[in-house]
Amino acid sequence: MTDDWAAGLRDAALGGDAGRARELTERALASGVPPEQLLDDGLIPAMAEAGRRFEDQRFFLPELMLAARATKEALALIKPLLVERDVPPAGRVVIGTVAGDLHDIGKNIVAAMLEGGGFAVHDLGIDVTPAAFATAVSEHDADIVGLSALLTTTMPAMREVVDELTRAGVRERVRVLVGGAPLTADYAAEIGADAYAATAAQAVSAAQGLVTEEAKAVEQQASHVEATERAPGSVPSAQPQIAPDRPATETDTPRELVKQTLDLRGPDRLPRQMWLLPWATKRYPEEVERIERDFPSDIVTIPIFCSEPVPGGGNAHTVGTFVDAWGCTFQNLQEGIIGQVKQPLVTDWSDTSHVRFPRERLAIDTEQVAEFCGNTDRFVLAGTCPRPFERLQFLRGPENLYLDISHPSAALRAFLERLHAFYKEELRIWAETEVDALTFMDDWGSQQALLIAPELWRELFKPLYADYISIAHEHGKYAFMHSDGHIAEIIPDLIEIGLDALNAQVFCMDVDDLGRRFGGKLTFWGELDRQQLLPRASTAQIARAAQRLRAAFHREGGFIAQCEFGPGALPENVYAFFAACERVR
Ligand code: B1M
Repeated sequence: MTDDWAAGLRDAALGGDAGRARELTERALASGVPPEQLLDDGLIPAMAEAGRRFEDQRFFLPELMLAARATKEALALIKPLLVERDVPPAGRVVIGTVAGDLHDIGKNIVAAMLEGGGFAVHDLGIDVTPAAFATAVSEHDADIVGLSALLTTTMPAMREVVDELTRAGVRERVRVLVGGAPLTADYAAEIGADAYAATAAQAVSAAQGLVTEEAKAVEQQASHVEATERAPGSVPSAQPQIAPDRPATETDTPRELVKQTLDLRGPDRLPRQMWLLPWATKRYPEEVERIERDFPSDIVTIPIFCSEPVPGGGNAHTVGTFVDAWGCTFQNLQEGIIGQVKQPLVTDWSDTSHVRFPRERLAIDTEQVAEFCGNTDRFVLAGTCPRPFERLQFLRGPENLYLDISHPSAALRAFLERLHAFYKEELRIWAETEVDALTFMDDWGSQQALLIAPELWRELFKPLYADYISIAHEHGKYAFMHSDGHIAEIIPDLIEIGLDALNAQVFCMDVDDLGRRFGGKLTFWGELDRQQLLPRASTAQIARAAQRLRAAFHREGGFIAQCEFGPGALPENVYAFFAACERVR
């Protein structure tokens, strides 16, 4: 037997060619190659290489997902034969996203990489209760239980799983592996987990370490160093240079203050804005009132004010089902935050005739808009927020979309054009009103990198945003954009196309570096970190973070004190942030 099949299978899996991976596997098996050799010499090295490429950003989510899908295709042929031949897996893993959390893109990748690494994986899905984890450990005779969490508010559910495993009497026989963007090795140790992994590739080596007792200690140490180095919310220990209190002159209106900031014309103070999720209003009504009274927002988003009723029943922020104006059905797990699409409307981009564009949103009541803008002295953002990438995800489901977008078909491109035409029409209508700025958004980053390759982003999405910004500027309006995750790579592009204000997770990038490179070139519209600082820091640390943000971004303007009061954030920290921003100069 030559090694040709091994190289071929590795290339096919790595290149995401599922058909070829299946065909080569069939041929190799037919010619007598043992299934375990296909795994060891073909699929395991392919997935390991895919993980390395993802970590050093030669692969992005679509490429990684394609590789995982091709590997799965080949594994489907190999797995039954391994069982028949009594070949034991590298280990048995039960994995899931913990209760209250629906983020599963990362968890699915970890599960696929573990499978590709020779583990037998039983995926319990999202919103998994501690009891369900404990039951599955017994049922599947698991060696490892893998827990994923992406929200600071759902991290405590990991401890509950560990406790439940103890209560159920299975803790001694199973190792607990945890991961997800807000986690650290210290937190893992604190809740009694056996290992922490920051990435999917690390999860595979951690799992290997866990099933080999002595490798475990080394793995934990490595993870600890990694986590300490990347702690996103760390703030400098030096004392901040906080200027003594001074009376705010307030000679200008909030609207004027924001404009001075955007134009770098030396505003009297930093403009501010709090984003409030219903989660916070429900839990902390008095604190919210106090923050709003002491630090009123200088920026406000106008309601949509349509003259025709916009379809789509229910409330996006309540538990259960919510259908939006496009007909996308969201399942929500938790009060006060949003849910996600479970049954995609689009199964094939060549048939989108049933997708309804909410044209009622174009019939805005211009008199009401004029009245609203005329009655406020705050800076007004338009009541619409195009999100082309996310709308595609809502219609098609996130994972399908990531796979589709790696090689966008003519039909997908044609639909994106229709979507873009609709958004442009909507923005033009708003641009004719008295609002001060147009807004748009799409989350483009994971914790460490862009979600798709920058070249693909530049080809498919940058031109859309360039059009939105042009519409704003042609009408004398400013352009504001929101995008979560690590997006440093595309900030120069956003500056090039003329974006005025960017709301981004600056703490998951490098605040000081962003300031050096981009300060004064566009306005940073926040944000104060919600993963580490708002839920966990002391008020003194918050004050230092405020100083750091201002030092990085303010140049006679160029920085807006913005933070979101959402899941996990402490009210005293939200208050401390605005109080500190009031004083820092
Ligand atoms: Co959400 N979201 N989201 N979101 N979202 C984050 C996580 C957030 C950090 C963004 C932000 O700060 N602005 C923030 C959390 C802040 C906090 O913790 N306090 C946040 C929020 C607030 C929310 C909502 C509350 C928003 C709202 O209601 N307004 C809501 C919550 C819903 C809920 O869970 N109940 C929400 C919803 C959503 C969408 C539905 C829109 C979508 C999820 C789609 C899905 O997963 N099916 C979404 C997305 C996409 C994100 C961001 C932008 C990207 C997450 C992602 O998919 N990354 C995220 C921003 C960010 O991460 N900075 C954000 C790609 C993926 C490959 O990476 O998941 O990190 P990741 O997985 C990595 C590693 O972490 C690791 O390996 C993976 C591969 O390397 N890993 C493990 C993960 N699990 C592991 C397990 C292991 C080992 C390693 O062992 C078992």
